[in-house]
Amino acid sequence: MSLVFGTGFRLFHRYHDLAPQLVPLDYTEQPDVKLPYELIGSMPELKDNPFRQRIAEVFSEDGQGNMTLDDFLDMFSVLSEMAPRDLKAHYAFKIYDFNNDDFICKSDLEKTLNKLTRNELTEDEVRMVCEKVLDEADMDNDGRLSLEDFQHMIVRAPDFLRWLSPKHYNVQ
Ligand SMILES: [Ca+2]
Ligand SMILES: [Ca+2]
Repeated sequence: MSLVFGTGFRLFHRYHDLAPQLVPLDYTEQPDVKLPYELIGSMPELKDNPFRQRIAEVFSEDGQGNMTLDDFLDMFSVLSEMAPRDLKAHYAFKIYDFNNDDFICKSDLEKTLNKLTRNELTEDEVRMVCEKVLDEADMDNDGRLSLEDFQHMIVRAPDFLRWLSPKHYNVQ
């Protein structure tokens, strides 16, 4: 990983500036530093994202949203507009799989929809949309979405990926 030029360099400085007292400027010794989720989640790219906590959890090695520099760089490479759609889809799937069992089940999907719609749907409406999504996307009829089901689904429903592209929700 080159931190000397380009995006990596800019991101390293963003990471450093979140907590200058914790993050050394010299990383040649691979310091054991993690920044707490509270700092990560308050960044402009994330603070308005309803999935910010899940995003941080999925990209953090500790699963709690506390990030090493590597976690941080990985997260921004996926949030980047340059990231391939398949890569975004792969991580979107992980983010929506709230209980980490490699499937998006009905309750994962309900949580996802509540967040996507910022809790503006009633319980009944969420249930209806859930059923419709499952009905259309669950190709093997096992009542849950595998990564493969999900990849088919997002071709028709790109809104499910929108939240991994900061420019679509960034209010700057
Ligand atoms: Ca799941
Ligand atoms: Ca399925």
